[in-house]
Amino acid sequence: MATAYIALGSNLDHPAQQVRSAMLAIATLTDCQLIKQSSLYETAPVDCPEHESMPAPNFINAVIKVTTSLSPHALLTALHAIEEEAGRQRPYVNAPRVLDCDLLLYDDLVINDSTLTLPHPRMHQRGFVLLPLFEIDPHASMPNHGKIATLIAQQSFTGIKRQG
Ligand code: PH2
Ligand code: MG
Ligand code: MG
Repeated sequence: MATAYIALGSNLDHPAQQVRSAMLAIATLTDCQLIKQSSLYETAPVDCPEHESMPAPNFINAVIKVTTSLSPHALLTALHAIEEEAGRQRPYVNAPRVLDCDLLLYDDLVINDSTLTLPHPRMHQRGFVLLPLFEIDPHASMPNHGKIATLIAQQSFTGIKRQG
């Protein structure tokens, strides 16, 4: 059985509900058990372009921990199916989305292929991932980048509010 961490994000069409139903959808996947879920965080958009002079809306983000007998690629495929089911569209890069499910870590695997990069290539720089991950696992670390706690201490993150 492997342990994996998944980041959830939404900034379209009732984001908090989208993230909560994604947690439920992942919890009910065959061969995948939900072990922990972070609080929901309201976060300012990072690297999201303005669109027709409108700034991107704030996100709701969270991180969950699962155990699974699915392979990393099978888990990724299942996450993509959950995004599709939620109505995910991709009109332009980092467009507002109903649901984004990113596989962050899968045990201590390092993978770089055409469909999957592990650890997630930008997670070490993103407060909206690191802070909820630290909440559910303060001792977590990532291959090549070390402890999550150290990564948080080395950076300053703004625009992140933990909700209930
Ligand atoms: N996801 C992105 C780009 N920027 N910003 C926030 N606050 N939250 C996200 O989930 C997010 C983002 C690409 O997936
Ligand atoms: Mg993402
Ligand atoms: Mg994604």
